[in-house]
Formats: sequence, structure tokens, C-alpha cells
Amino acid sequence: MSTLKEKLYEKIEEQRPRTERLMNEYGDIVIDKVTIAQALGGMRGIKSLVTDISYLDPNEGIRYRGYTLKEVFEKLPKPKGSEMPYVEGLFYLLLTGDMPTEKEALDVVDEFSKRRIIPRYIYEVIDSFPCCSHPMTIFATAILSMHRESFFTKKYSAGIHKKDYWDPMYEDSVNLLAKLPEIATYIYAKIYRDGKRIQSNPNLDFGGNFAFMMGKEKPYDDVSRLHFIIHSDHESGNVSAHTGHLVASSLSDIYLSISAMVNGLAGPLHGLAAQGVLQWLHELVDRMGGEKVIPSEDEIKQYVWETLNSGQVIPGFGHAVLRKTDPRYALQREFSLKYLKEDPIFKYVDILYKVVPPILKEQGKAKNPWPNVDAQSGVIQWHYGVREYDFYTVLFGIGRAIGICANIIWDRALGYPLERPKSVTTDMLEEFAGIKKKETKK
Ligand code: HAX
Repeated sequence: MSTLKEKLYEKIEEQRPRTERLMNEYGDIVIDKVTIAQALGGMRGIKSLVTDISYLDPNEGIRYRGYTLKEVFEKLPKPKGSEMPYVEGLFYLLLTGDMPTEKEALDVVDEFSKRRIIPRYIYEVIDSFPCCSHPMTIFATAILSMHRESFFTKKYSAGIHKKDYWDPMYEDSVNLLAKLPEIATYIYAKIYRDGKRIQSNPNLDFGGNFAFMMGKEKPYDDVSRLHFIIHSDHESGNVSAHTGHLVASSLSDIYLSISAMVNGLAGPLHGLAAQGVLQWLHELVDRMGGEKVIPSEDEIKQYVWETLNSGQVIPGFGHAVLRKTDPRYALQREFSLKYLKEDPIFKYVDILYKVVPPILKEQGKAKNPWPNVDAQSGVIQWHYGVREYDFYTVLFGIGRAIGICANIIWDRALGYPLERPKSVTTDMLEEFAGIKKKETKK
């Protein structure tokens, strides 16, 4: 057994009695109420999911296992000569709640490296897509196609005790996560590089190997580590995390669940906003006559108002939970101020940071006028030469899969059941509201 799996097993044994006690002795305690606005409004804010892997405070932002992002970046072990930590160390932290030592992080690097090679048929699946297919569609399908590899599914059909579900789920998760950089970079090569692919380097870590396969020099390895780590988890209720959890709750294996979560991430109000920001910015760049012409604040304000007045959202701004600037935005901004201050597109993003929040406040609709993670991630990729912006959500998906796999392993470890909330009808809501009398059926 790997050290990570042993540690995880210890943690599961510690945690199970806590969950069982809450369920058996305190199951009737009320933790929230549900209003009509919440039932009609996307269940916003209803406390009905449990995860210990991350927690999103509306004002402070995300904490992974109790650590702020700043602390995560300070404390996780880093490869020599790198500013950013091992992604594998983050997986250790998310799964166990303990900050890994360098040796513990390196054990996971080794584990991932051994499992990184993808089955041959995945190349064929990717190659079979017609041109102009969106990379997220290809990514989701490639992951889905590996369903046949699932240990969990094999063990389940052979008969396995419920308490042991987490074990094959862990094996499937590590197998899948280790392969995601290979799958993504092969998709990138197929769509944008005439299929000219760079083979992986088994001596590199997750972020380093991803940069290598993308054909990028330093510091793109650190850019990748930063990107994957900040995108990995955002508690359980966002569309991608919730989709992964929901699908896995029917005991679908990790391939089915992560493919589904990728599809949720591919929507423009969620992960596709990373692409949306650059697309929207480039319409402005074209209007200005090229990226060398930096618009004035007034020109940007006019563009923002035009977008709003045409009934569209400003991509990269607003959030369903956050009520302050997203710390994931702030971290990327810090990186950008250090490394891409003179980049013309960064200058656009910088002006947006000043002008969009007051406009959204003035419009008075968005509850959170501040930028989110997606407002800043694309410009960094653009700067380092990944200019095919419809690929950006795939990068998000690689990161997000790490957190969701950790959550699903824990879902199985703690025996979380099939998810099945209850629906009501509009008539019933009107009855609750007292504007309609309950009809008795004749
Ligand atoms: N631009 C214009 N209007 C916005 C807005 C924005 N950036 N953000 C919110 N609003 C509007 C909503 O569309 C809504 O309008 P209606 O009443 O007409 O429906 C109103 O303000 C209230 O919305 P809200 O309660 O503040 O926000 P929601 O929780 O409903 O939605 C969203 C949160 C992130 C979907 C929203 O802010 C949005 O559409 N932002 C732009 C897209 C985006 O950046 N998405 C990525 C978010 C981060 C993420 O998940 N990344 O993956």
C-alpha cells in the first residue's frame, strides 16, 4: 500500500465514527430552512452538502483543509528551483488533511508517474472527433471511454463490502488523475498542432510534465502548478463539484463521474467563463484595432455597458457565493504583476479590474461585482503562448478533477448515500405562499 493510501485509511477510520454519531444521534437537528426563492433560485445557499476538503467563506474565499491559498502555497513542498508547489502534494493535503513532507509529496509524484500512460484506444477516440469539436467535448468523452478500466465497477459486480468502496475508488482516481495531463496535451496536439505530440517525461512532476508535453519552457511549469492548484476545489455546491458528487452517489465509477463533472464545467456561467473572458476581450481588441492600442477607461466602460445593455453577463465577474475579490484572482494578479505587467492583454484586464465593479454596482443586479478566478487565468495562458482560448476550460478541468476525486473517495469512505432531494410543484409553492387554497381531488 502506498504511504498516501495508508494515511488515508487511518484518517477514514478516525472520521467514520464522527459521521456515524452525527447521523445516528443528532440526525434530527435543524441546520437550515428553505425558502421559495431558494427552491426557485438554484438552491442558492441551502446548507445540504458536507465536505471537509474545502470551505468557501463569502468574504475570505476558499480554504483547503483549513489552509488559506496563501498558506497552501507557502507550506506545500516545491520542486527544486520552482516557485510553485507539487500538484501531487496538494492531492495529499486534500485527501488526508495533513500537509505532506517532501518525501510524502514525492511518493505521490512517483505513484502518478507510474500510472500516467493512457490506453492506446484513447488516442483513437480523440483522433475520431470531427474538426471543430470543442476540446471539452473531446476531454469528457476520452475520460468517459475509460469507464472500462474501472476497478470499482469490477469489484462491485464481483461483490465488495460497502466499507471497502473507497479503496477501488482511490485506485481509479489516481489512475485517472495521473493520465489527465497526457489526455489534455494529446487533445491540444491533435486540434492545434497537426497531431504533433510530445511524449511525456516520467522524471517530471504533474505540472512539470504538463508544461513539457505542451512544449513550453519555464516558468510555464510553475504556471501549470499554480493553475491546477487554485482550480482544484471550491467546496461541494458549485456545478462541477456537485455534478461529480451527484453522479458518483449512484455508485457510478470515477470515469463516469468525472466525465459528467467536465460537462458541467463546460457551461459559460461556470468554467467556460475562462474562455469567455478572452473571447470577449478580443472583440474589444479587434474593435480598438489591435492589442497594441490600449483603450482608455472610458472606452472600456462603454464596452462593458454595451455588453450589459445587450442582456449579456460580463464574464469573469460575479460569483454565487463570494462577496469579495476572489483570492484565486488575487493570486494570479500578483503573479501577473510580477511576470506580465507589460503584456498588452494584461493591461486590458488591469483596466477591467478598475472599471467593471463600479459599473456592476451601478447596474445594481449582481450581488458580487468583483472578479472571479476566470477573469485572470486566460491572460496568463495567453502570455505564455497558449492562445487557443477554447482550451482554457480543459486546463480548469484538470485542476478541478483533483478536488472532485478527493471528494468522491471520501463520499464512499463515509458511506454517503444516493442523492435524492425532493421536488414540489408550482401549485404547492402557491399553497405555501398562501395565495392558493389546497385543492382536494374529487
Ligand atoms: N455580469 C452581468 N450580470 C451579472 C453578473 C455579471 N458578471 N453576475 C451576476 N449578474 C446578474 C445575474 O445574471 C442576475 O441577473 P438576473 O436577475 O437578470 O437573472 C443578477 O445579477 C443576480 O445574480 P447573482 O445572484 O449576483 O449571481 P448568481 O449567483 O445568479 O450567478 C454567476 C453567479 C457566476 C453565474 C454570475 O455572477 C455570472 O454570470 N458571472 C459571469 C460568468 C462567470 O464569470 N462565471 C464564472 C464564475 C466563477 C466560476 O464558477 N468559475 O468556474
